[in-house]
Amino acid sequence: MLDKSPTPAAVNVPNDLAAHWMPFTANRAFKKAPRLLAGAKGMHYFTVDGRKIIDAASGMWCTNAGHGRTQISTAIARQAEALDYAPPFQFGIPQAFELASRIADLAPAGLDHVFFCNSGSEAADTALKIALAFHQIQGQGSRIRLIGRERGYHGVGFGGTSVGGIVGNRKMFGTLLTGVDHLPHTYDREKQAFSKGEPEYGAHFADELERLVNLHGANTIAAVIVEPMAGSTGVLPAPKGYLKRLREITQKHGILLIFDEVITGFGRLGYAFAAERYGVLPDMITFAKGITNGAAPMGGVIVRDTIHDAFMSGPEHVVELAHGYTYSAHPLACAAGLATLDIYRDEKLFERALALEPKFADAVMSLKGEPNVLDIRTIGLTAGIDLASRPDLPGKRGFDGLNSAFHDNDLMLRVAGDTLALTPPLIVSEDEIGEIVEKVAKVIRAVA
Ligand code: PXG
Repeated sequence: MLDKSPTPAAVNVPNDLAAHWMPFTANRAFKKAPRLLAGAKGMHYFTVDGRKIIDAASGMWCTNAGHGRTQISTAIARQAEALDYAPPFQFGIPQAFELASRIADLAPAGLDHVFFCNSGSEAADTALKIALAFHQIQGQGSRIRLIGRERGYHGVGFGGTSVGGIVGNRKMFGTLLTGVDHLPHTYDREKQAFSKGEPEYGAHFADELERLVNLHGANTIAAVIVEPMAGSTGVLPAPKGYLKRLREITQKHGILLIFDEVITGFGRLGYAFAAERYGVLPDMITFAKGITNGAAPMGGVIVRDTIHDAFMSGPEHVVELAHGYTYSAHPLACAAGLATLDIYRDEKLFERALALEPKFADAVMSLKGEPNVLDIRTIGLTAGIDLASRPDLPGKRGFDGLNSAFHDNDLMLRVAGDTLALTPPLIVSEDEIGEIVEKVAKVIRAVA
């Protein structure tokens, strides 16, 4: 058993919140009216003052199997007792190999090798570095440019920030990586508003890659990285045919295609990976979040055989890729990952998400007509609801919505500017979808 004191009935709240500089948070506003969490089970969080909050955000797109899964916490506890830490360089643990095989089995055929790290940010940077190194060992060292997309999010490392396209995340941080360019984003409200699933309009946005190839020369471009559904920017599903076209153009020019599936991986769009939903085979897939149901930090990159195999030459005692993290394939994360994949399989949660998609879309679309709603987009078990900005205060209506949801309506959602994002655990029931939508309607009216 773990040497652990019993859980206190109520969590003590420190009276000084100053020392913790919170990430991606309006610190001063938070500390005036804190949103503090103490527990979680199934579809709900519990606040420090004992309120039960329905989780329409899967925490932060993580807890696809719902909260407090005993199977996962038990696996973590057992692993911590048996082997707390093992060096991942030059040593290994069986669980890491097992987990990699299981992830590779879930991924499309041909994507058979997994490189572990600890977050989505590290996964993005890892994939970009693998792309550069791959071209170099292929004798194509001129391929050094990386291409992302406007409104894309690939975490907060220098690589991910550079290929990312959310202006607010970039503008404070200097020149970032050189040799980076961006495709246009795929959103056109006039042509796409209130689309369920992939919008009909917009495959041609992929053709912009041809323009960048003409501008820079194909032999200077290493990789293109995109999210199959842009999550952080406010839920922008890829238009019909867009990803296929990106694949055709990248393939034609010898450019690697990376899908960032940190959000779309592990069932969010009704499949293990969105690559399967779209029938498009990328060269690499990045993942994080759902791999452990959020219960331990883990990320990784799934890599095509041809890319992996290209590294496996040279003297056998030499490290093939000079990259990795102290906590790559951490034992606790591996244990959490294996238990999580068991749950996804045994409860058929990806299939469940796919089956619920039309019902979820209908329910959320019923919010059309509520005050200030400019657009609603749905895909898988995810929706983005754009609200009109308050005059001269972009983001304020969204921020007010976050507070109204948490403090007055016992609801957790995500906001991106003035867009409300819903992305509940895949265990959500139809009744709970109804409850979430009712609460969101109240929030939207409260901030009208
Ligand atoms: N790629 C994608 C596509 C992501 O969505 C990351 C990389 C970075 O992952 P880490 O583990 O380094 O944070 C993400 C993270 C939101 C929100 O509110 C989304 C993320 C993170 C925080 C908030 O939409 N995604």
